[in-house]
Amino acid sequence: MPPLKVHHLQYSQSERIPWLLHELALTNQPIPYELIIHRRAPYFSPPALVALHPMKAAPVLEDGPLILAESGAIIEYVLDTHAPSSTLKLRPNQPGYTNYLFWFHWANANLQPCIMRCVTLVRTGLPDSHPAKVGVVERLHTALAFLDAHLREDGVEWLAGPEGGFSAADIMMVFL
Ligand SMILES: N[C@@H](CCC(=O)N[C@@H](CS)C(=O)NCC(=O)O)C(=O)O
Repeated sequence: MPPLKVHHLQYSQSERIPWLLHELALTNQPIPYELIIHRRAPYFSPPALVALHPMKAAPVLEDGPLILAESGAIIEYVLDTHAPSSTLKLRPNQPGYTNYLFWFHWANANLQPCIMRCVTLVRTGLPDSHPAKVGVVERLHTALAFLDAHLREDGVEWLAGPEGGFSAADIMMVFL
């Protein structure tokens, strides 16, 4: 089987995919892959990355003829099709499953937009008292407090909770 090709953009949430593959190798489930690191040009994707997928963003995975974007989809695909026995993805019959499911999706569907709205509004130079800025900053604080509260619960070392252990939900939470 030809190695997977992992397209990673420097300093970005596409870090999740090399991290996932590294964790699989550490747990004796190495998946052959080629890591292609793209440099920002100067902020957005360079032409070689733009050419790969209509969304012009990283990460992008190539598996033979398949071209797949979206870090969450890539993680699920790699675990389901290349490492089905990995403990990094929790299944419905396993303890910690609903925590795993929730935090895996919350990372990209909730926290990530909160952070991006803040970053964007800060760059507009609006005064801190502007209601739009106050609103997005409050929402980010709410999100981070919610995450902290979960991680402060007894026995919760990883996002999937005391029984779930380290999982792909922790990997999804990375934001660079
Ligand atoms: N929701 C997507 C986000 C993809 C995305 O926006 N990637 C950024 C890096 S964090 C990117 O490629 N930025 C360069 C650009 O948009 O030109 C995912 O999780 O894969």
